[in-house]
Amino acid sequence: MNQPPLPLRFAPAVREAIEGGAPVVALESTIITHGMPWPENVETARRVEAEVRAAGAVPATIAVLEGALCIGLEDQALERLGRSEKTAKLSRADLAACIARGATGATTVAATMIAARLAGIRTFATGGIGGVHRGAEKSFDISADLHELAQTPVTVVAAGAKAILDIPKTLEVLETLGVPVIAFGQDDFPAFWSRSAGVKAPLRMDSPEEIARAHLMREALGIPGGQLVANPIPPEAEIPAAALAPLIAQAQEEAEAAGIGAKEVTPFLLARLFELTEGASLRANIALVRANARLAARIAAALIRAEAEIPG
Ligand code: PSU
Ligand code: MN
Repeated sequence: MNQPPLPLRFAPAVREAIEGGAPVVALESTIITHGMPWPENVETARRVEAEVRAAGAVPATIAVLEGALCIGLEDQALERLGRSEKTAKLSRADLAACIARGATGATTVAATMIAARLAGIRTFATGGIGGVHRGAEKSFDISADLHELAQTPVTVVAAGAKAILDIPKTLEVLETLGVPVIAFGQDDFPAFWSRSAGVKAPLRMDSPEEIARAHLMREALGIPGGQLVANPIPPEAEIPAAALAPLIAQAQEEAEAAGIGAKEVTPFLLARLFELTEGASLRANIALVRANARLAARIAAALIRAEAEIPG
């Protein structure tokens, strides 16, 4: 049976790093096209790449451009994606059709994990993963990101799940799916803009080395899937959960009243919160993604060191 060739297109620096066994961190592009307004989205994407480099790893921002699954984006491509207002949002379900048609789209956490695995990248930094939406018992809105974490072997660093989600239900689903959820440096699970969601994370780890060893052990045991590392937002950038709660409730009600569903829910809520907090949610979002990029770079390096220490 003939299959089409893998449609991967590597940026030269990323290819060199992967072939040379240097640490690489995957970055998603939906956060650029659907998570932040222009021009902050492009500025942030560049800063996040710079954070990864400063921490000694190579950044690989992932997107589909005219049918090519790009592993690492040129600066101009990043700018074009960030300026365009109608880029498709690609999750697991959308990836193959977009590539087969030669179309363009931004990858979510789920689709970026798939691309990272194909490219041989094991560490990925983002802002917040998708999860179980509030009211999911009626809407059935559960992000494909959770299922991806259960089957694709990538360690994803996020600032927890966005507080617009139902965090206890998100943790329940992750447990059901067998996804290790690791709070970094604290006991509590973080809530994106706030350092604590008011619930404990199932696991706590305090060093990149510990996280790397757990990643490799999962692989050795033949357990599919990745890990979620929940890195709390830096204290100086935090927005207290109590200040956000009424604004989240308002955005939620507006989404329901406007009949927003499926892929539009997350971008709608993020954009409304940006307005309702007069930009404060965006400033916090930028700070936490940068922090996640730094931690992911340390984990990527720790993975390589941990492997080198394995005898045989
Ligand atoms: N985190 C952010 N901003 C975002 C997202 C995450 O700070 O825009 C995106 C990610 O790409 C994530 C997606 O995978 O939202 C989840 O969308 P959904 O709930 O439709 O699966
Ligand atoms: Mn959804």
